[in-house]
Amino acid sequence: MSEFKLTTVEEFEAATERLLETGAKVGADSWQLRVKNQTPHCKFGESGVCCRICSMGPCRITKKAPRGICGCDVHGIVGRNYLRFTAGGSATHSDHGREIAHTLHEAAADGNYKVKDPEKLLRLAAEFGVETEGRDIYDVAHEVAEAGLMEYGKPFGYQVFTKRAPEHTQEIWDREEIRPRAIDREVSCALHMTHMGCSSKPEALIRQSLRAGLSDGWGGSMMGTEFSDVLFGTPREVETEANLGVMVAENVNIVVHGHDPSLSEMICEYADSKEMIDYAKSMGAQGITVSGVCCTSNEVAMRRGIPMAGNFLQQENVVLTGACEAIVVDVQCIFPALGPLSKCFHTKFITTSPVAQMPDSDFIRFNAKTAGENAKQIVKMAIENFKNRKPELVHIPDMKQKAVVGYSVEQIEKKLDGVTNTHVDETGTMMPLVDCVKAGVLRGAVAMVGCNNPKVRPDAAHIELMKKLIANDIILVVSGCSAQAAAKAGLMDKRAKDLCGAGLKRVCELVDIPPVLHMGSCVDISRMMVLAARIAKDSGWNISQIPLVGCAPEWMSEKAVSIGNYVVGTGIDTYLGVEPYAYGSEEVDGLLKGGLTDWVEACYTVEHDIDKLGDMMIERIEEKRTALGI
Ligand code: XCC
Ligand code: SF4
Repeated sequence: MSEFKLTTVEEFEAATERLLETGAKVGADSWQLRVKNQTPHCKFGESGVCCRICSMGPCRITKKAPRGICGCDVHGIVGRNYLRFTAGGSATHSDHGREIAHTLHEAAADGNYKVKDPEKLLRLAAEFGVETEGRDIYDVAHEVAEAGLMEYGKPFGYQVFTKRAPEHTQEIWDREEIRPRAIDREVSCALHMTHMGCSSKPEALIRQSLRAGLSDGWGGSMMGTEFSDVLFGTPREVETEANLGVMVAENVNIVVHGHDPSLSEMICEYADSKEMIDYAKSMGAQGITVSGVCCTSNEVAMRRGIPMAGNFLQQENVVLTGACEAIVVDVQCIFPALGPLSKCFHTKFITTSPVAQMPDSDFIRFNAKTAGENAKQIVKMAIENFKNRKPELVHIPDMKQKAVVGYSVEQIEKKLDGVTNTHVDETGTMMPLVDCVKAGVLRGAVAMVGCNNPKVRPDAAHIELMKKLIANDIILVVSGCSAQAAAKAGLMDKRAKDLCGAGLKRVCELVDIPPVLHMGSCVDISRMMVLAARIAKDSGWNISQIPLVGCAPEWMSEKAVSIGNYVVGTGIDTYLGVEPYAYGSEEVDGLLKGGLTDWVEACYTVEHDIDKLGDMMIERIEEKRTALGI
């Protein structure tokens, strides 16, 4: 085995430079160029003080004009903008969850979609109060899917999954009136509250931001995760690879991008069939390589070991290799730039969802009933496009790392069971982990998530922070584009244990895990909530007492703010490397960065200096340890 060495951000950047040269040759635009055109950004927008929710405006708050035409002050405007931002994220994640519920509703023994994890389905049935005794598994699946769909619009009651949280957390949610009701209601309520002439009190707006966030994390996202596991299998440890070097010059390259695994699962299935491989060979290729970008990639990597070509800010690079026959997208985080960019190459840009329709793309409308045919058509299109490659433009950076992924809560438990066979029961236990934390072998954990953002040197914040934390015996659970940054660097190679402090290194060896655990896509941050709840229950600590913090150093999307709100709302301090559009109001900013602690025992910290951000997290973890007397 070759010697283990991390890939550096400088190496990533050199590869990108080389690809941009190809881009320049064909007259391609790039995000790097567009960032230049958009800089400096509008300060009113950035600080959150511009209101355009009625046509008397837009109103921008300045010293000279401290109130909008309706009389709203800066705190009301910033608070409303923050809540709307959250609602956008919550709606997006939750609608993804809803799509998966519909897919589950379509599942059939002889259909495109089957139940792959019946055990999980039965556990969910019990939570939703669905009868299982003596019933066909597909009848159960359909009723569970319906129960899940009801969570979106039920007139009374709260999100069922909130009962998974420890008592103490649930008490806080009830006390603060933020236990989420129907998901759609929380999103609608957010839009209602922010309509002209409704709420302008920061406390009310931020409280609803937490509740809308919680309806995502403990509602829509959690359903997205759980139902995906039922349909496609709960992730188990699996080997894969990451970075652009996973694309293979001799093969037909299909890149899946977006978030919903329903389509990409089907594409992987067909691309792997003898019929399609033979067809690819008949067209002069040696085979078919499916790789991924963003969270669709995380989904199929976690369940099938499909390699990860890259994360958010690498999506254009995939096309710039000149070796991408098709980039197939579903929803979210897809650059509209891929349309014009693909036209500079032979690449087919295939959109598939009515939710994400873009110019300059081939639209193949995908749905659960026709999934098989759709996937086959797409794979064929890619194969038939192989001959259109321009060989002089083909350059795939020779850069990839091995990664072990697939750390669902169930897999983590199983790993821990392997270490101590003392307290194993059927539901598993987090005790070995808690014991390591108590003993100080592990100082604590950081849940690192989120995107890339050109405001931060791409991937550098993720990777530098991870290196620093593991060297300090802090284990990482990661998801989304943060996970892909880790994998590309090599931090998910089990040999990365050598970069850890002595304590974490020992844990990695004993449990046989890498120091950075891939927990999945962004909806799978719900897995982290379940993990925190389990640790709290097993340790007897409140979630806010666990030496655990959240971190999104390069976040960019509305979804990320929704996530932030449910992570903080669950009692986990969260560290950001990019400011939310809220600093224009001292009151809103003060609430987010401190005041929230009085409500939910956690708040945000924002720091642009990444090294300092790391120090602050370590300090917070140590404070929590001291408070616990460990
Ligand atoms: Fe999108 Fe989920 Fe962000 Fe990556 S991390 S850029 S949201 S793909 Ni969620
Ligand atoms: Fe201006 Fe008020 Fe209308 Fe906003 S709601 S645009 S602050 S008048």
